Amino acid sequence: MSMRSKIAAAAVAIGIAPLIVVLSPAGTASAHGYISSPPSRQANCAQGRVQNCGDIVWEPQSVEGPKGVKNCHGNSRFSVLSDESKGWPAASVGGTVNFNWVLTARHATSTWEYFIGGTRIAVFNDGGRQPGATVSHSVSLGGRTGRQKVLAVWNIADTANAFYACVDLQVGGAKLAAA
Ligand SMILES: [Cu+2]
Repeated sequence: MSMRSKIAAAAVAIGIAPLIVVLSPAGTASAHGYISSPPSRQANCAQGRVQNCGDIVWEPQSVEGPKGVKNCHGNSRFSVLSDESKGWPAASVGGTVNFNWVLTARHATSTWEYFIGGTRIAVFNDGGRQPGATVSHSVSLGGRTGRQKVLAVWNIADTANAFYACVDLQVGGAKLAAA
């Protein structure tokens, strides 16, 4: 290889590398959605209320996995979200909660589901429609009180996947001090 072609080859290599660096974060950051309030686990990580969460802080909207999973990370690589030893803060709420999603990609939607334990407490059927950039659901917690973990699932209409978000709640306000 001549000196000139070595330089040309090096220039091409240098030119491509920055393109990859620029494109891949933008590609992941543009996709999907998560619950912003009450703050989901990934929102608590992204907003710095929970530390040492790993890469999820950069893309709280990217907890994507196959439909039908029943854990907080949706079998994605963000397994920290299912780590019950992380000391997840619980938002104080009443018996009915408005869950607010931020969608960075408005995928055609089959259903939105909400679970506590193994029980589905709410489902909203969008019939394949494209949602807005934000979505809000009012969900009754069915008289449950105390600390509860809600698993919310956004089922995409035209792929095999869903997006997952767990929201930790303290239901029924502050505990009364013993008299
Ligand atoms: Cu997406």
